[in-house]
Amino acid sequence: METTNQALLDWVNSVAELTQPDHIQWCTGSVEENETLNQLLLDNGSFEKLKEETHPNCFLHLSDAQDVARVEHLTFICTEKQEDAGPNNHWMSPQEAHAKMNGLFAGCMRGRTMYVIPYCMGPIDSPISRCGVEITDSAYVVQNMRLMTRMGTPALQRIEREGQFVKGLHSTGELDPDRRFIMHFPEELAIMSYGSGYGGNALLGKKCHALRIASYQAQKEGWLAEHMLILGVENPQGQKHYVAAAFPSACGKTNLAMLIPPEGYVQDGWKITTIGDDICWMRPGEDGRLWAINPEAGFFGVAPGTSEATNPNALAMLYKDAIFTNVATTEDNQPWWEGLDDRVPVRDWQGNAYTEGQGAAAHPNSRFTVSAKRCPSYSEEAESASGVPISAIIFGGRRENLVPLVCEARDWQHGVLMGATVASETTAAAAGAVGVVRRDPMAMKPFCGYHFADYWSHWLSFDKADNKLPKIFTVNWFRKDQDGRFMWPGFGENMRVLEWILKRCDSQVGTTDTAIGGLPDPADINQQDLDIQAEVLNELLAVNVKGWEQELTEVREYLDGFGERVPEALYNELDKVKAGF
Ligand code: GTP
Ligand code: SPV
Ligand code: MN
Repeated sequence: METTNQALLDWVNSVAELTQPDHIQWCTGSVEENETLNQLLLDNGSFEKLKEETHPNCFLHLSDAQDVARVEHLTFICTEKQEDAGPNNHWMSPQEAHAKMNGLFAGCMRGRTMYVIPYCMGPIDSPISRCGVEITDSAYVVQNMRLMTRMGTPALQRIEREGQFVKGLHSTGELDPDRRFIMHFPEELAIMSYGSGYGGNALLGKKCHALRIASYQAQKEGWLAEHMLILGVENPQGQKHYVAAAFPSACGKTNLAMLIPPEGYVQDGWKITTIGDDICWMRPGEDGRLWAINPEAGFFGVAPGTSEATNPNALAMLYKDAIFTNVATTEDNQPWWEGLDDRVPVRDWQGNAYTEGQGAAAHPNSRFTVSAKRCPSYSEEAESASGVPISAIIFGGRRENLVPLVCEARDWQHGVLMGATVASETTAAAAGAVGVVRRDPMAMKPFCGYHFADYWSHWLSFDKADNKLPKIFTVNWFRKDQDGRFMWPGFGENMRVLEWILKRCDSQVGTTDTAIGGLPDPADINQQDLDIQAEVLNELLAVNVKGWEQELTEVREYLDGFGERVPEALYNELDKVKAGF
């Protein structure tokens, strides 16, 4: 018997009965298991070895050309009552969804092995962590879950101690987009995903569990499950602050989380450490502060744009023990993507011969999977059972116009309005059009497992007398000039904005108070060795009144779309902003 937990055993048996696998393999997380599965993936062509001399133990996986990103239109929240899922989600009744999924899963693992992966989201000994079990017929998924979560025997032992786990059932099926669904049953703490092998559709611990299911649990239990990076900043005086930042998919979380400060900062003794790059679970501690953990143990990061200049920490961790999905390869079989360097690859992400000028060689949503321990800036505190106390929360997005480089909320309530009304240009992380501005509240549009209006109320509910809440800010690294060039240099230079944010947390600088919030005096942004013209910085920190009036009209219409559940406080805040012009 593989487990003493009867509920788990019963579930695994019932899934086996439904899906009819040839073999069942309980994953332990052992070294031998890892090696055996890598070999199996090499033998069946799912993995290709990359150049051993430069990239030891690194593998290339090319996905089906129709399966390259999350599919929001095929992702459903299946609550008993439709209104609980909210206008922000696609909904299907649990009965209908179960019937549909049982039909798809029936017999789907014939001739395949069914892997049972116990995993823990968060440090094994943390009270904030939660466990799950993913059943999958994809060895590629197992190998990704091995890097992304704490999986295997220690997780199973915790499940046996606690008796609680999220049930995730996954099959790659036929990879037919017409037979692809990602279903969530928050009331049953269950997930069923069929027909995709890619990223958040298939690695069920990530977006499905740690955000959609967890956000639902968090609302019931008084905590927050967010699409946020977590980083630590140490100043030259040795004081440490922790910052959590929510940006939509492919809008800069991994890059900010691993930022290397500009040379002058390093010399002065500033240091950035990485706790997490995508997901943050946080709850008020006894001291009233918000304490956060990263539920993940690895990074599933965007490859394009990653280079020695933009994100050297990421590059450093990708030379060993990494999986590359849908990248291109060079003549000598090294992984390559747009923005890496000026070599020309010879094969594109579909395995076809590539010659210069043929367009993107790597898929724009090509990704690397790597253990967080490989990251040079990874912090020991990511393993802390109590988590880290958050001093500032940042909301951001990709806006070529209007939204300033940085802006501070007047208070928590105003900050919640800011987060609730962030908009961003869509990216290749999800199937569909790229570059279309849409509202993406708290970067959770694709990931909130319940009604957004209830979610905003939940955020507002943290504003209690005993809580010492973080300050809230918005940032925008993506303003463009008339020639379409980024106005702000971004990447490591974002340190300058972080420094200002932390100085605000310590009340060391003031703000210029405007209708939209507190803006920095440009002189308070450290410009030493910064290559930017004064007019450009002024423009990045200016308020375009006409543009904001239009924005506020759209914001009000957006909130109205969520009906009567929208908390009155958000409308009050909106009125305050409007009255401020
Ligand atoms: P997900 O993993 O999808 O949640 O994405 P993410 O939020 O972690 O985004 P990531 O850091 O991977 O960045 C996505 C893309 O934006 C990459 O191509 C980066 O090179 C680019 N990017 C990140 N930070 C900046 C920045 O400060 N300025 C500019 N111009 N581009 C940036
Ligand atoms: C995102 O899209 O926000 C990601 C990638 O982090 S995925 O795991 O596919 O959701
Ligand atoms: Mn993400």
